[in-house]
Order: sequence, then C-alpha cells, then structure tokens
Amino acid sequence: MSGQKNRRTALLLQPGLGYMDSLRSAPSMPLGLLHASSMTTDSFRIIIFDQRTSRDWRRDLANTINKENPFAIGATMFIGPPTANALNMLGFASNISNAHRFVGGVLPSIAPEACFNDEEKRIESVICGEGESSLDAFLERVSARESLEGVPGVCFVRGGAVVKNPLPPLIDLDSAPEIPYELVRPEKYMPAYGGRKTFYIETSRGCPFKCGYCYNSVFNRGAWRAQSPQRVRERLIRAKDEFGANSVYFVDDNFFADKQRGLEIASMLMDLRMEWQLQGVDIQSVKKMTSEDLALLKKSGLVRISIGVESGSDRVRRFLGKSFSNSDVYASISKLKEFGFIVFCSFMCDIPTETVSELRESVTMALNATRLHSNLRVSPFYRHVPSPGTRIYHASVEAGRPAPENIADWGSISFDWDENAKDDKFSGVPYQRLHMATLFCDHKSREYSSSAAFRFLAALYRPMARFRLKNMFFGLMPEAVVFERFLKRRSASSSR
Ligand code: B12
Ligand code: SF4
Repeated sequence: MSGQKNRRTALLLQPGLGYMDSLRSAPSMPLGLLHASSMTTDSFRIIIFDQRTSRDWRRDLANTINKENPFAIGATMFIGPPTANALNMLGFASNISNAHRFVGGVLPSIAPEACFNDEEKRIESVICGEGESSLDAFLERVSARESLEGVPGVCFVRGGAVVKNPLPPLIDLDSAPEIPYELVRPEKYMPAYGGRKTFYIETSRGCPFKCGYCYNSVFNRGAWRAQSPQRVRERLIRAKDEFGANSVYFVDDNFFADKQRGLEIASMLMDLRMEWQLQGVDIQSVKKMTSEDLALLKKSGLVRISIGVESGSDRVRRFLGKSFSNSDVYASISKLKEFGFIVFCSFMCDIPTETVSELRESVTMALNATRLHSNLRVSPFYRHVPSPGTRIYHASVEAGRPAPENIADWGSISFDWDENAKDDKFSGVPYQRLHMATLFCDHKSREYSSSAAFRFLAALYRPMARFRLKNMFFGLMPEAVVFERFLKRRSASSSR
C-alpha cells in the first residue's frame, strides 16, 4: 500500500444486485464505486467491500470493519434489491462501528429525502450526482468532524430538516483521471458472455433522448458527454495489457449518440483484436446506420447489440416518450440480422396505462422477433419503475400508484424475481411468472450461464415457456416453485 500510515480509511460497500448474481459466472465491475473514488486524494485510503464476492458477508464485513476501523462507510444504490442489500449492510455496520454512514448512486441522487426517511436511521448523509465531484471534499469534512454545509451535491439533516447543497457542474469525462482499478482485483470482475470473460467499461454518460421515465433527464440533466476515442483507446489498451481483457462490454446509456465517435472506437477495437458488446443502442441510431457502418461494426468484433424496445404497442411507446414504431423495430432487427449480431431487445411490463391487450402485443412482438432472427434475445420482462422526478413518475403517482417515501420501500421494489419483494400483480398477470417465462423463451442462457446443466434444463423448458407466453397462461406453474428453490439454493450463502 502507499506507506502513508496516517491516511484515514473510508469503506465503500457494493451490495448484491439481485437473483441475477447467482446466475452469472462472476460479478460485474463495481464501476459506480470505482468512478466515484477516482478523484479522492491521497489523504484517504479507500477500501471496497463487495457483498457479491463474500460467502458470509456479515462475518467478512465485521472483520473488515474491526481491522480497518473506517471513519466513514458509504454504499452505492439503485432501485430494488441493491438498495435493500445496501441498507442491510449499513444497518449491520451501525451496530459495530461509529463511522459516518452515507450513500451515493442513481437512486439516492434523485430521491435524497427518502434516504433520511428510514426508521432505523441507517443513512446520515447522501452524496447526489457524480461521486467524483464530491467524495473527496465530503470525506475531508467528515474526517475533520466539520459541517457538511457547502459541499456540492451533499444532503444532510440539520435540526430535523433536510439540507440540500446545490449540485456541482457535470464533470469533463475526457480529463477525468483513470479509475483506481487497484482497489479491486479486476480479473475477478469479468462475467463470462458467450464463454469469454468480459470487461465492463463506461466511456460516455447521459442520453440526448427524453424518455419520460428515465433517470437520465434528472441525473445527467439531459446532457450527453463522452470521452474522446483517443482516451478510450488508452483505456482499452490498459484493459487488454494489464488485465488480460479480450472482450469488452460498454455500459454507456447511448453509445451511438455520436455515430462517428462510435465508429472510430469500433475501428480501434478491430486493431486491438478485442471482441465487444453494447448495452445502450436506440432504434434511431440503428436507423441511421448504413450497410457500410454495420459491416465495419461486424468486422470490428461487435458481438451483441442491446436495443431498448420496451413495448410492442405503438401507443404505449408514445406514452413512454419513444418516437419509433413497431415497423421500425422489425426493420432494425432485420437490418442487424443480416450481419449476424446477437440482438438483445429489452421489454418492460406493468407500464402505467398499459392494458392487457397492449401487454399481449409486447409478448407477441417478443415471440415474433425471436422467430425473425435466431440470434435474437429478449430481455426477461422487467416491471416498469419510473425514476423519481420524471414525467411518468409524477403521472403514476397521480394515478394512485405507490410513491415510496422511505428508502426501505424503494428497496422492496422488484423489477424481476426477488423472494423478498411483494408479489405484485399487474392487469391480473403475475409479473414474476411472466418474467420467468420470458427468461427462458429464447437462447440467452447459452451466452450467460456458466453451468452446462442450467443451459440444458433451460433448453428443455423453452417450448413450455413459449407455450405459456403465447397463451398468456401463467396458472398452475409448478416450475416457478422449482425455479425459486433453485435460486434460493444458489444464493443461500451470498447476499442476504
Ligand atoms: C451495468 C448495469 C447493470 C448491470 C450491473 C449493475 C451494476 N451496478 O454493477 C446489471 C445487468 C446486473 C443490471 C441490472 C439491472 N439494472 Co442496471 N444498469 C447498468 C448500467 C447500464 C451501468 C451501471 C454502471 O456501471 N454505470 C457506470 C457508473 C460509473 O455510473 P453510476 O453507477 O451511476 O455511478 C456514478 C454515480 O451514480 C455516483 N455513485 C454511484 N455509487 C456511488 C456510491 C457513493 C458512495 C458515491 C459517493 C457516489 C456513487 O458516482 C459514480 C460516478 O459518477 C446502468 C446505466 C448507466 N449507464 O449507468 C443501469 C441502471 C443502473 N440499471 C437500472 C436498472 C433499472 C436495472 C434493472 C432493473 C434492469 C434493467 N431494466 O436494466 C436490473 C435490475 C438489477 C436489480 N436486481 O435490481 C437503472 C436504475 C434506475 C434507478 N432509478 O435506480 C439504470 C440507471 C438504467 C436506466 N436506464 O434506468 N444493470
Ligand atoms: S433512449 Fe434509453 S437512455 Fe435514452 S432517455 Fe430513453 S430510456 Fe433513457
């Protein structure tokens, strides 16, 4: 370590993300905490504790706290199980340490007040927005036991009222320092995709679109910013040479917001002979791609493109603020199919105002799409949860949908399959069962699961999953009980 013995220690907690953790071969890189730590000075020693890599997190966290004696303990959060898990860890820490407890990340940033509405008072302050801008100044104040007044983006409670310091400006990504990979063992954070260990990387933030439910309009203030291709090249070379990465997953929200930049990065990946996958591609970007562009992407090693379809109903998509039609979706799939990409389409259910027949349209589109292209994958259908502060969030609350006021309630929301979550039903359809059927309705387990037995069983079950979807028949579902037991067994020793 650095040899500076006087440095004080801050402990950052990465919570388990949910049931998917138990199906992946390795956890994803804790990018939120790594990026947030990248501008803390040498005055502090940062330690990252990851619940996902611990067999007995209570024992391991207690050992870490006793050994390192941190003066501050912070956690990252986004809606759902990550929040519940972070709260569990902070509560546990509060019983054995007097360290100052704080949180950051997407959810706390857009719903800071909820963080202080916690019966168990597990959170003392919130860092809103990009962690890079505020973490160092925040730790300085906490370490010196000084007031948090004026630290940009920080919220705290004074005299029973929440004080919200103004947000700092968004950072310049191109001149931001490289993230401190030395805080983790990067080789342990490369989940396999299609059998290849994959390195997660973020090279741009935000999105120029204005979908009415997305965190981007609030968190990234509607702006899109990116690192230059040159900067990205340096980072890719490091990932390859230092960490042995030969497959990269870009988690950017909208990678092709600047098509030219995206294509330049593709050429670099080709030179570096690295395979790659994309998280955020919108249909409009696919529409703008020429055959030459797509041929370059194919040649460059692009394997998978994820596109946000979200609904099979034109009306529902208009409601969400998306300006493409069903025919654009099918045309984009056909265009991408020609080049053999794996196309991953994300879908949501339980969208406010969505009727049962509109939900059927989504299911039909998902099934049709997998028939159209053998390399098409649909996301398991995730429940729609609008981000606080967005147009649809306000509309949902007005329509009487729940508006969690305390952070524990945000943690009990499930997008998918979580044993602790309420078994909500939408439009009379149990969403967990719909989620399960869409999880198995195609060949995605081939790319994601590390277990041959799981892949075999998934293949056996696929026709049944498709039958259920085609007929929207989710009654009498003994396999749901079996799946739940399987997940419980897999995750028994981890997160909870
Ligand atoms: C990769 C990813 C995943 C991965 C792994 C997630 C992970 N955290 O490791 C997987 C595939 C598992 C996943 C799953 C899901 N995800 Co996801 N995911 C992402 C994605 C694309 C990248 C996350 C990331 O690494 N970002 C890069 C880092 C640097 O950004 P960051 O985390 O925001 O961190 C910055 C700040 O928030 C802050 N910060 C963060 N943590 C902390 C902590 C402290 C102490 C401090 C001071 C600051 C701080 O500082 C950082 C640097 O500025 C984001 C979208 C995005 N581009 O961010 C969605 C996102 C986080 N996912 C989201 C959702 C909804 C889901 C899913 C429900 C499915 C879905 N529809 O995508 C599931 C559910 C998981 C669950 N069970 O709850 C939402 C969360 C919305 C919300 N309001 O909370 C996001 C924002 C996408 C979106 N467009 O809405 N996801
Ligand atoms: S296109 Fe995707 S990332 Fe962009 S605003 Fe819409 S939902 Fe958010």
